Amino acid sequence: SATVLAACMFGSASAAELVVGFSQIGSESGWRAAETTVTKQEAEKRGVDLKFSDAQQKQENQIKALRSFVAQGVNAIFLAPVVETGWDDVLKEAKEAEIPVILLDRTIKAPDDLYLTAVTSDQVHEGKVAGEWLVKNAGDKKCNIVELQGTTGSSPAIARKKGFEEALAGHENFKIVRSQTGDFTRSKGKEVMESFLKAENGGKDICALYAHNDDMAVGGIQAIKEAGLKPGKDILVVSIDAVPDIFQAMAAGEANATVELTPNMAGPAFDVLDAYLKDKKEPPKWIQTESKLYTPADDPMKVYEAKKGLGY
Ligand code: GZL
Repeated sequence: SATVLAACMFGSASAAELVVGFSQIGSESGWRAAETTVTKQEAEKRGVDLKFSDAQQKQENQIKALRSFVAQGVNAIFLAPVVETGWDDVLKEAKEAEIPVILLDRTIKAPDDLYLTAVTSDQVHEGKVAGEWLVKNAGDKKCNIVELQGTTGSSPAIARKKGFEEALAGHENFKIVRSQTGDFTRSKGKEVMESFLKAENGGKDICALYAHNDDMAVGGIQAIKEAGLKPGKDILVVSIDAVPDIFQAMAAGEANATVELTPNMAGPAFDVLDAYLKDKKEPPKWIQTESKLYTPADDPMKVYEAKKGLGY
C-alpha cells in the first residue's frame, strides 16, 4: 500500500504502519483458535495491520498465502508451518524480497537463514513431562499405552512422541502398543480411539491414552465412555495444550494430566520483530515459551473459568 511504500522509502516502517501477513494452519483445535484470537488482539494492541490467511491445514494454501504476502510487499510474515518440510523455495522468495519470516508454534527443517526466529514451546519437553507423569502415577503393573499422534510430519507430533518415549525408557512395564495420527482434531481422535478400543479387547487391555493435544484426548474420552469404560480411571488420559475443555474433563474425573501451551506466540513475535526492524540485529533463532503440568489437584474448574473466553 502507499503507506507501506512511503514508510519503506523514508526508513523503516514504524509500528503504526506495520503490515504483517499471518499464514495460519487452520482451526483444527481449540488451542489453534485461541492462537488466532490472541494474534489478532496483539496486532490490534500494536496498531499493526494483520493480513490473515487460514490454510484449512493444507501446506499448498500456506505457500500460496506466503507468495501473496510477498507480492503485497508486507513488512513481515508470521508462519505457523503445518509440517516441517517443503518450505525452502517460498522462504527464499521472501528472503529475496527482504521480508523477515517468524515461525509460530511449530518449527521447520530448513536452513535457519530462511527465517528470522521461531517462537515455540520445547515440544520434546512437553512429551517428556506427560510421560513422566504417567510413569509416576500408573503404578507398577503392566501399562499398555495407546497414542494419538498429532499431524503427520509436524514438529509437535515428532517431538512429543520423542519426549514421551524418552520418559518411558527404562520402565519396561510401560509400552506403547498402538500409535496413530488423529491429526490434532477431536473427531479423528475419537475415530482412532474407537479402533484402538476394538483392537485391544474392548479397551480392557489399555492402561492409558497419550494424546499429543487435548482435542484428540477429548475425542478419545468420548470413545472410552461409549465403550462402557471410565476414562481417567479404567484408562488414564494424558495430553498437551491445557485448553478449557480438558479442565472440565478433569473436574469430572475423566482426564488426569495436561501440559500447558500458551496461545500467545504472537506477543513475543511482535516484540522481536519491532526490535529487528529498528536495529536489524539478528535475534536468537528460538524464542521458547514455558510449559506447565496441570492435574486435577490444581482446582480444574477455577482454571477452566480463567481460560474460558480467551478465544478457545
Ligand atoms: C503445538 C501446536 C499444536 C497444538 C495443537 O505448538 O502446533 O497444533 O498442540 C495444534 O492443538 O493443532
